[in-house]
Amino acid sequence: MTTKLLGKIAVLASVSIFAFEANAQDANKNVKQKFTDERGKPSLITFNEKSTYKSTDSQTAFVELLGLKNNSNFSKTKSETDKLGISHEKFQLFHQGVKVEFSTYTLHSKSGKLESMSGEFYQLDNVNTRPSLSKEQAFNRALQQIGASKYLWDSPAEAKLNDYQKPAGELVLLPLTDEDNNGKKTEQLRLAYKFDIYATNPVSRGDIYVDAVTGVTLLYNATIKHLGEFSNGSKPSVDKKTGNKSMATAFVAANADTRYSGTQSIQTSLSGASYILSDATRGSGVMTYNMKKGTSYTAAVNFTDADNNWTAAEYNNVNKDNGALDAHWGAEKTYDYFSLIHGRNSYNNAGAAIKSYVHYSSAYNNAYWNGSVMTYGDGSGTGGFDILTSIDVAGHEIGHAVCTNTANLAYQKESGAMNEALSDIWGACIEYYAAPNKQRWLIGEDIERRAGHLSLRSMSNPKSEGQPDTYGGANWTSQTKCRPTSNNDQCGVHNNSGVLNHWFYILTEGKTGTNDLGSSYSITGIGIDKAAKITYRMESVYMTSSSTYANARTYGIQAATDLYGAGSLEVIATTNAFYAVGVGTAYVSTAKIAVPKSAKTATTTEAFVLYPNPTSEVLNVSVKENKVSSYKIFNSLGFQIQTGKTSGGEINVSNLSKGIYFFELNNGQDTVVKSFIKK
Ligand SMILES: [Ca+2]
Ligand SMILES: [Ca+2]
Ligand SMILES: [Ca+2]
Ligand SMILES: [Ca+2]
Ligand SMILES: [Zn+2]
Repeated sequence: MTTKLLGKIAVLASVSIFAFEANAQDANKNVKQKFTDERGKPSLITFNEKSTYKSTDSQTAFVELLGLKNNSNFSKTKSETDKLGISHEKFQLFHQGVKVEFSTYTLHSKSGKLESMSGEFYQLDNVNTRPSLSKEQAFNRALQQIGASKYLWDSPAEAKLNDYQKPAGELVLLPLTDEDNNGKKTEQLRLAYKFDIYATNPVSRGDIYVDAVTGVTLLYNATIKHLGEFSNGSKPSVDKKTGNKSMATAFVAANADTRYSGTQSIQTSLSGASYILSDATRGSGVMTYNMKKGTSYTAAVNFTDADNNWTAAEYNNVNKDNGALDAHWGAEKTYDYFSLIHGRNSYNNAGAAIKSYVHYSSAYNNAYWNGSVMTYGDGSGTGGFDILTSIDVAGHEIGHAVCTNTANLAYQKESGAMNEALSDIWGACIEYYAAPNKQRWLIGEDIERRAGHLSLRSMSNPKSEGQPDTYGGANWTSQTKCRPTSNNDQCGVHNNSGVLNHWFYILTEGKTGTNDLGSSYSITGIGIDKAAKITYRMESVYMTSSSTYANARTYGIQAATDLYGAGSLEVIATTNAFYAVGVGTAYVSTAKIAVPKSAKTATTTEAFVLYPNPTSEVLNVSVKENKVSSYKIFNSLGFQIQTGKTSGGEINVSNLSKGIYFFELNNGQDTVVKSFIKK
């Protein structure tokens, strides 16, 4: 069982170990470490101090390190410099002029010198770039697939307000990854038309990819997401009233009796004779509007108050109007959190206004970011949700907008699960930042009204809401042969998010235990601020659209290394928190790997000593106090290939093929992992 589960993980060794393999494998003298993903392509390459690559050598690096050929090219899409003074230039891959979807690579430079590069690369040969279908034919197929009765482009004013246009369609090469029965990742690239389709009845928005040769729908990458798998919103009714929002003239601080978080301070504006929920002090503004149970954004009006004291007596009514105060305050705090903690200016890092639309439709059990604005339903109450404006939900949904503008994780399978988890993580962080006494490890506890649930999800105990806390463990949605659809929650994105959620919880709080794979761990937490900084860097600097859990581990460790240094407590905690949730091996210190051949003492202060290392025939194991222990040997892909007891003191490894292995020893109390090399 363990073998099978672990086999699904392409375990990437921790930073300290792969230093060997990188030197052995890569002839390029500039390379310090090279990590390869499940497809055998480099996901992260770091350069040594003597490296001659400059920040301007991007094209040389692509050719020399990725093997980029003449038929493909990387084109720059974005350039940002972070707080550490490291600049990140992001490139998009094209093949014979056709964009390769989700294939981006980022070069990280400091003081004009290339430090590292990371991303998702595809080597393309003999790939068809000539469509059989016309754009129009593909568009009609897409509409058939969506099957809505109304689209946003049918209402030009609504489309304009939401910054949306009827899609022209784009020809792309779409990578589709799957797993075979042995857990090995497979890939295919298909020529497809991509359309961004916003339907209004019923509501949906996402990128739909139609095979340009067969006309089959290959992928639906949702922009409008559900808060959970649970959803029973009623059909929207059409509201024809037109709104007349007046221009704000002056802004002021106000008291607001929120529905879920007590009395809070918000920013409003004086507009004519009354105050409105319009904050001009943050970025390009934070505005909150009233849809009055309709579905028209242009018909939305302002919430108004005469004396700028927004009291419970006035707004805690049957309409749940006080929920609007939570939405407004939540958006303000979300802006502040990203600005003050991460130096990010709104979700797009360019000060975009955050607009929230409250009272969408009738008894609607969802809240979502639609690509431009926030939309909140009132919820159906008992059996569903209360109005969905709690601060963790606001942070979660606006967190999706941050993801779109950074890692842009595709909303399916593992990348989709991590997209969901990152939103839960930001929801928890923002809630803790704004209201530290709330239950930060529960998501949606304020709005939950379903029987048998305390919240939508629990990050401290994912299993309590039916989620997995271990990769491949109990409750995990299998990714093998899974074809993402809305019926299977895109292969369990709201379910498998439990693993990264729990990783963040463990990294913050620390935990001692044994996971579903039988791995024991004991981790000292580093606190939510450091955990959040590592996570934000993992998401904003390193992850790409098709990142997997194995990639997240590599990138999380690299982010911790950038921030706190190699071998730091933060790097150790990050690595071991991934190990605790079943992703990769435990941290191995480089200092412990080099055991001299002369080390023959049977008693040692270390948990155990392995020698000789490297070895070709036998491995001697000296265990502390000569305690008989059980051991497991894993190969570099995480497959368990040998088990036994240390009683003989000598283990025959002559059958193993050459390479790096992990030796896990359990003395009945602790589990310690070390690596060794088979010559
Ligand atoms: Ca008032
Ligand atoms: Ca919460
Ligand atoms: Ca309940
Ligand atoms: Ca990958
Ligand atoms: Zn979500």
